[in-house]
Amino acid sequence: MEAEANSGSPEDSWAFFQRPGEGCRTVPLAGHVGFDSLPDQLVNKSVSQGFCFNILCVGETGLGKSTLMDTLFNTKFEGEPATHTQPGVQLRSNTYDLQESNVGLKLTIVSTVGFGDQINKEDSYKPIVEFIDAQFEAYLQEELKIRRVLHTYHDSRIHACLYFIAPTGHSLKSLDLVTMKKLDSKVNIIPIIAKSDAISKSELTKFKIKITSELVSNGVQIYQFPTDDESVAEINGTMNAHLPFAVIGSTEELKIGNKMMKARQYPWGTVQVENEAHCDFVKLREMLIRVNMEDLREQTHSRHYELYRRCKLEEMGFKDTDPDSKPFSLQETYEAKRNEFLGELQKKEEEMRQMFVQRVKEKEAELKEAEKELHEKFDRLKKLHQDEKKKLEDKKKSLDDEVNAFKQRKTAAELLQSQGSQAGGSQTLKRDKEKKNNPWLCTE
Ligand SMILES: Nc1nc2c(ncn2[C@@H]2O[C@H](COP(=O)(O)OP(=O)(O)O)[C@@H](O)[C@H]2O)c(=O)[nH]1
Ligand SMILES: [Mg+2]
Repeated sequence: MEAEANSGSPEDSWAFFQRPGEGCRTVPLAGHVGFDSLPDQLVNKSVSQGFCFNILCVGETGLGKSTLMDTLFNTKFEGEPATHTQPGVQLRSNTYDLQESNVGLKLTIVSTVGFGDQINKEDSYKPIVEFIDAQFEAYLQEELKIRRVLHTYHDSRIHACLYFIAPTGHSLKSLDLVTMKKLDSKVNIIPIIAKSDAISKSELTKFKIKITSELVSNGVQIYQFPTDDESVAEINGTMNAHLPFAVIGSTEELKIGNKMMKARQYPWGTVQVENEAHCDFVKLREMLIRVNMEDLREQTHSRHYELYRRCKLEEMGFKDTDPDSKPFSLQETYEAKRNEFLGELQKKEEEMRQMFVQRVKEKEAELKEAEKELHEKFDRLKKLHQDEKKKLEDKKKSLDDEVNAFKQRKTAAELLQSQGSQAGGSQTLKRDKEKKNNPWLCTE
């Protein structure tokens, strides 16, 4: 066979490297090769790795979310019943390891707590949307890592959202419509009528029709069981027509006939959970777990996560095509973003430099002004000081002159006195005469 592929013309050899469907030759095999075991290899690998499935239950407190999960998985998941006194909506997440035959399932059940319990329910959908986005974001971050370990990564993305509708028999509440509308592009919504034993058979038919028409008229996209795989197309097609499923939950086992069955007993009779004439529980279990679990996982990855990833990367500036619709590689986008970033950085740097120079100039001018003022003050003070000094010097000089004059007179007086004492009393008359002329003269 190999010889056949290689012995052809050069065009044939070229065709050998072309992709399947692009002129690739189909060649018969002469004997068993063994690659028909690939599906088995895949199954073995998947079984050894185990599976994970994440369910989100959205619905008002007390609508039977926890009970339905226990009933679906035939076990008792621990958990305290929520109260009606929550100030806001929260999400409670629990992960369990389940085993059936040799297949392991890591099951995460996320349930709303406090949904529908507040007077103002305007923002009730927000924590749910944020939770779903947070799981997508965590996966995206793992994907973007250089060393990613997606095969061991615990994928917490929500695969199915069971939306619990109260069995009012009227129509959907606006809270339900708003919440489903906000979630429908992020998660596979499977609407279910909870506690459907509270509604009569004829009411239920009308209620289902009403709900479906309201969902359609409000453009809410709910999950449709896939009909493209012919092995399940028929059952899925039939089940799509039964949506929303009317379910009943119970973990209580009652003896009916000679069999133990999950049922709810009332004074007027018993309702059997797994009886298709009583409710759609079996249909839900069949569709959710036994037929479409893999499709729900697939849709989550290829539709909802893909949308989140695309929006997120576009938000970050990544694009597949340039403005002229030419393909744009990640490398080019990265380079363009990097250059844009560097350009902005440079512009910011330049702005900061300019601002710094301006500030320095302003400060310099301020300092110069202050210096000038100081000089002027100094000059004023100096002049004042000089004037003062001159005044004091003048005063000193006049005082010195006075002292000198005084000294001269004193000397003259002393001289006179000494002459007087020598001349005796004969001089007294003369002295009196002199005294009259000069009062400064001392007589003693
Ligand atoms: N009538 C009826 N009661 C139910 C059904 N499922 C659960 N319940 C009861 O409703 C109450 C609240 O159920 P629970 O599962 O704790 O509700 P959650 O708050 O939504 O988790 C419990 O007393 C359950 O026994 C049902 O299908 N029909
Ligand atoms: Mg609960």
